[in-house]
Amino acid sequence: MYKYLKDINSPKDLKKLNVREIERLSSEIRSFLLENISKTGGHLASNLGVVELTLAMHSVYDTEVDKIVWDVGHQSYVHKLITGRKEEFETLRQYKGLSGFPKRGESIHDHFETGHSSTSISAALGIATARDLTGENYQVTAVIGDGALSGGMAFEALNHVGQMKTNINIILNDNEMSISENTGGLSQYLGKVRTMPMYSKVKGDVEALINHIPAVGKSMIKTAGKAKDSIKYFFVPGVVFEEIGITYIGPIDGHDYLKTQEALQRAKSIKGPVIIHVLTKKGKGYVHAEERPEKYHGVSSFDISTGKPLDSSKKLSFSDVAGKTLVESAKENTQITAITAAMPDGTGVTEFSEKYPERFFDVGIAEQHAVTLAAGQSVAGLHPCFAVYSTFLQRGFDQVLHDVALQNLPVTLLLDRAGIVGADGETHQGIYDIAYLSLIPNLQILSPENGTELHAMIKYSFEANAPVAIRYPKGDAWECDFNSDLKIIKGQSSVTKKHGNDVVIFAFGPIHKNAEEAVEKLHQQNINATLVNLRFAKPLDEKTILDLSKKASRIYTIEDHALIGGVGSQISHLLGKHQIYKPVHNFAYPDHFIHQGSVKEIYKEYGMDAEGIAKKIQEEALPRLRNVKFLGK
Ligand SMILES: Cc1ncc(C[n+]2csc(CCOP(=O)(O)OP(=O)(O)O)c2C)c(N)n1
Repeated sequence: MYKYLKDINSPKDLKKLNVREIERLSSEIRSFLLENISKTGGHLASNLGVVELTLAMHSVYDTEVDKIVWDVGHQSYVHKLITGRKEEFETLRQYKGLSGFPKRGESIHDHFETGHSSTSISAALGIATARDLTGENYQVTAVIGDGALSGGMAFEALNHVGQMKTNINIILNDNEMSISENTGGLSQYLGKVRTMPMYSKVKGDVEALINHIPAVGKSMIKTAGKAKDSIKYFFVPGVVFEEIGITYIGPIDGHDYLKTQEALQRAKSIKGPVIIHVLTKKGKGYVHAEERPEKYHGVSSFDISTGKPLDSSKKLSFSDVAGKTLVESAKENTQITAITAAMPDGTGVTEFSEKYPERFFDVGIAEQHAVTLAAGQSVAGLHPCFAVYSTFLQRGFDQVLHDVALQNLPVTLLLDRAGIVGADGETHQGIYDIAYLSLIPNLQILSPENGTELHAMIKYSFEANAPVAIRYPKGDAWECDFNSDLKIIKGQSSVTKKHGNDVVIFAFGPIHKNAEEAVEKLHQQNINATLVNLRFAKPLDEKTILDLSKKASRIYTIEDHALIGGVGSQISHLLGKHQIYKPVHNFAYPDHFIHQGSVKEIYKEYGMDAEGIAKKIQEEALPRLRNVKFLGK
């Protein structure tokens, strides 16, 4: 079926094709991506947009020696496809399958691992400076989208690139989209640049134009360098980059293979840093994705002909509950604002943005800025809610500590995708937030057992008069009663099962559900447990924890989080402090990065599903219980 693609096993095979054949290969690649991603799920629209660009890159660079750093890395599928990983595509983003992001262990053609945005220019500059110091000779290229360019790290890196003047190419893949529409002043600037003629043409023309200004023209060009510069401002696209010391080439039609190839060749021959501004269409070639690129940025399996998800049963997710609670609360409380760092859909705040546009802030991919923006709003009397994926708040650690918590500012941090995230894998697992947040004074950390609790916790955060972080996972929120009169009280847990004191289990967050199932299984085997829904990781409900731990023979904790720095380790510490010396087991992730796979698969692998929990407790508790009871008599 794939006449050209079937013979592409390495970038060298591309060299055998002429331009017409490359065009045909491009459409085959699009069909291949559609066919595969419609089954596995993945980042569809971004990859459909970079087909010709990636082929042009591989025609200019030899990635066995030349280095490419893909920003975010979600657009690297075409690169993977032509660097010998075609056969593995059906395992894309699956348990133990091909990663959806660049992975150095997967191929010699992957040079730097990414997943979080806006790192590519820094990494590429790092590689380029190392190359210069070691006297090697290869090309280094960062590929960054206009969305990722809105991240602070990208600005910091551009600033440094302008100073270093080393050979580095930056391909700016401008499709006018982040996940949703791109925002910000730079994005508006790029919008203007997009419609300008290509720079190399203009560069000569500017001089010709000035020459033709009657009387002043010639003398101006000779004497008035500054005037020439100011005229350049009007005519030269990308002048902002030129001013900071980076040669600008563009804008180039990124779907025109030859033009893109030519621009990349030229960039390669220029000494010093060069930015190549490439215009592409997100979702190119698939009508549904072209029309609604934000919906096809990241997809689960879908029907190609209709574009509809195969599982269309839309249940209420935790993100939906958070978003709806904000909308509901903002109606009565006009101080509430909602902030997102380029993820309004993912974090469920789109409805808020439509209902309260003046109180909604999409800051671009700028988590650090978002946190301090919230601090500023809070100090001035508002109650900001920053809805952010747990993994991306890692970027804002210092801002949470220094700008929010130090001043004890009422800010709500809604940590979506906390816990195992599934197919995105290592780079996106939200399993570190309890650790990096619980060491911060003043900050409270909560996690709901279900949707009803999330609703109540968000309401609680508006009354807490302190910074509050609420973590909840991706996926459906079972039991969600928006009319429930559940009241959350600071540092108070809830005992949810009271079969007996053989063991006590302290569960934090929705993983409580697994523990609950396990408790019932154990009960059938005459192991009688008490189960506690902690609600707070900070402040811990010390009294309940200590009282129940004293009574129980064995103590268990469970959380969808890394072991080190998690709730379990804090409870163990608390028990030690109070000289309760009993066997404790913490169900949590060990000290290594957790790979991709469905939540179910990962829970199973780490023994955190109901079966795993019950099995472990049964194995440990039964012999010991006999022993304890015997000794106790
Ligand atoms: C620090 C961080 N915040 C948020 C994200 C989520 N994210 C992944 S891709 C993306 C949009 C990237 O837009 P762009 O760079 O223009 O690439 P495109 O998909 O449009 O090609 C976002 C916000 C991320 N990966 N990293």
